[in-house]
Amino acid sequence: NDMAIPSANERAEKLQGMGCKRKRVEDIRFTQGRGNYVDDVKLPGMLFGDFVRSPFAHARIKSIDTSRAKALPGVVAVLTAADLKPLNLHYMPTLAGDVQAVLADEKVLFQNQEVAFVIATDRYIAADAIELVQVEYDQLPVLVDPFKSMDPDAPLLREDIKDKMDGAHGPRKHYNHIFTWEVGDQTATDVAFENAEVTIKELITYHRVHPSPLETCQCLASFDKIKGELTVWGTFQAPHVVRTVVSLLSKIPEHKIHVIAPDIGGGFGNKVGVYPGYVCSIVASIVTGLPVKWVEDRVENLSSTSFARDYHMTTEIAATKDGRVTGLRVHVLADHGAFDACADPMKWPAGFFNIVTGSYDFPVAHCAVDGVYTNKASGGVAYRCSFRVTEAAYCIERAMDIMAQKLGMDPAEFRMRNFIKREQFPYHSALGWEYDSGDYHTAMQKVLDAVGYKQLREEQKAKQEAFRRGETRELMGIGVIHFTEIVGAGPSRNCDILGIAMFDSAEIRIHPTGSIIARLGTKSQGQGHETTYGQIIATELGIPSELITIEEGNTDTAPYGLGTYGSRSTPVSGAATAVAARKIKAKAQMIAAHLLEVHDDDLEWDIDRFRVKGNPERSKTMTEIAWAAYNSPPPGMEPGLEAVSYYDPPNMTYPFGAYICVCDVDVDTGEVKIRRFYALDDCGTRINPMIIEGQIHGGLTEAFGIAMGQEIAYDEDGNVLTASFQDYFIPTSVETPHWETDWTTTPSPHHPIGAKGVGESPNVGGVPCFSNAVNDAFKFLGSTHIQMPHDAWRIWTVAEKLGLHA
Ligand code: PCD
Repeated sequence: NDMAIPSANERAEKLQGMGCKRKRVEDIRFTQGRGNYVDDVKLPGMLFGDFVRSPFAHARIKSIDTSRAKALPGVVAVLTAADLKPLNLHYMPTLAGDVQAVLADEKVLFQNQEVAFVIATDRYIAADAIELVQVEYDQLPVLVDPFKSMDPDAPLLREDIKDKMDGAHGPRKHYNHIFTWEVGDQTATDVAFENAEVTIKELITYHRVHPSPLETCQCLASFDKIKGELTVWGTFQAPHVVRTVVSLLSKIPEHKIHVIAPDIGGGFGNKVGVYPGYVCSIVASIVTGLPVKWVEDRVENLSSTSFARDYHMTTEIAATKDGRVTGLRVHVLADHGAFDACADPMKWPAGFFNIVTGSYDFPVAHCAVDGVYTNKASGGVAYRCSFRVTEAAYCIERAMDIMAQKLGMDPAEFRMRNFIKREQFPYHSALGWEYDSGDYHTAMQKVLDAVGYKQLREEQKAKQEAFRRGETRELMGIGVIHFTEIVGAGPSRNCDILGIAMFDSAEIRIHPTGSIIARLGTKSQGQGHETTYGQIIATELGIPSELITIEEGNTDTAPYGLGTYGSRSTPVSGAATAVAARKIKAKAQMIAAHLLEVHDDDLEWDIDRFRVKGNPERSKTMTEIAWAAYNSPPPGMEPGLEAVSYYDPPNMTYPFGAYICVCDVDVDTGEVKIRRFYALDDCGTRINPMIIEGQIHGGLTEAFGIAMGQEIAYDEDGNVLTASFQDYFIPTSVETPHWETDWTTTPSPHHPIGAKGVGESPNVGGVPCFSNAVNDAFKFLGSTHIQMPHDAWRIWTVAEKLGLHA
């Protein structure tokens, strides 16, 4: 009878489904030291590999003498390019259509490049042995400045491809040129600039940084000669892609390769690419017949695996006198280092940089990107960013401020005037994207009201006057930004990695007693997938999340997927999860109809059960249905209750946000104090508000790090100056400001649950917001653009140049 059925509220609460602040289930093991990371995996007889690295940024290798290293007790083998050459493995393909040296062949192209791989019985012996490998170098002229890379007399870096004048993305203009990528209508844009009432032009550089996850890149390879099977545990954000690529390169059949990404201590884009350490460990295991582990140290991580950004963006905006934008023109010089190992979908050599029109209704735009080689580490990964979106957001948000300044308009008002309007969605941007949904005015207004924007501007004005009168040495800056992200790669028609189409997957199996295992093609690195995917399933299927196990990262059991980066898990696998759940639900409905002896159409879903329309006390819970699915299915129906979905999204999702930062700058010390940071994010339907808040705190903290201090810097000889946490700024709780978060909800119209990604948004919006705040402080003194990072020394220098110390 109906008295026995708990209330709808009670049942919904028990599910801990979408929208609830469910505590992170993975944290039970993480906070108790019970995580299982690559370095926790220990196999009998395991060997350790370590790299001999180049001290020089550009040099010819005259000879390598490994004899003394080999003589050290405990050393099993030393690999050099000469050993890999016969296997054709001294170079490996990159995701960007280039090749990258696995071990330096004849010359080295950046400091700390891999030259030889020593394999020993323990890590310390391997470390000692690398000191005994003697390499003779002939130093070559070094190319550090990307602006000099295409000079007629620039040093030739890539001798291996010097005669190859057509690259993966069209013709090459110079031996250090990689590609030119152009998008938009150049002629129409030029006309807009010719007719413009007001224009600005500025070189906006987004400096070189590094994702620096706490756990460095590492792997353990184990080849079983008897079975002919290879198992690789690794810090892989995309384990299935690694399996396919290893199979293609090694010719080991794919079913005999087992790739396992166990717990990962942060990825941030650093763990998408394939590194020489993986290749060398696999080769070493095949050669020695023993398991081989490779673990990067911090210096190696910061100086050799995947950097991010290094975009030099010459940006122009055309506008009318009353503040309407009429055109955008951007030329980017992209420093890709020694090899083009950018981690982007294949067709996108500059990632999704063409989201550079941002949140504004530009009638025309044109953008061109030139990629060049320099003597620096390769990479170009999306450090908390969907393939160069962060660079694009920084570019447009700085440029909009500079234009507002020239027009004498308030930057918030200037943005409001040019926003894409709610009724314009789905919106076709001048550079070719279709924005799915948005309501920018509402978001921006909410933030302006929340922080009391008008009063802040009045306070700033008073402070500026006081500064001019010499009553204070502090400047006040207010940073305003509005960003539009593009996440969820990708429709497979647009996006692939080495020919592998970018869809994703979910497989859900309900056991007879009504508990669930679900497996996905993505891979959490700390985001909390074990918690949130469970919440989607709980709501879709009416089974409490505590009865749902989420598994990722084992290519033997998980359905094929492209992994986690570019905030694609929610837009793609999150959608696959809902679709798979709905397939199960459709079967469950037929089973329920059979059990209740009614027609399918006479049933309706009610939180955790199907009930008879107009007769709600007659119902079957999902748990009852699960039992029946195995033990008494309707005649003619296959037993079991499970489904898989491979989801190829129809479009990407376009999360957005409005941020405001208030800072105070001490012109005598150059120190910037963040007084207030208010972040409003719209990621459509929210799965777990607590996790979202955590994601935003994390992303803002990284944005703070980037804008205020992080930099991978080189001296003129190509020596890395910032390859440890003593020199590379990682904010701790001491420096990190207090974050205020807020939201609006504009669902994605094409996503089954209306959700968009959120993990990267705070980094995309955060960096320009800090930078705009700092720039805003100096604006009234005539400054237009101050280069990041905004550390105390550099800000002091700006004040010095403006004559504020006189
Ligand atoms: N979410 C919710 N809702 C919504 C959305 C979302 O709830 N609407 C949630 C989910 O579920 C998850 C998170 O949140 O959990 C996130 O998501 P997404 O956005 O989708 O993303 P994913 O894919 O998952 O992830 C990725 C990201 C990235 S990209 C990065 S960098 C970072 C972030 O994530 N990383 C990391 N975050 C994080 N966290 C942590 N802890 N760690 C890490 O590492 Mo790249 O591209 O890779 O660069």
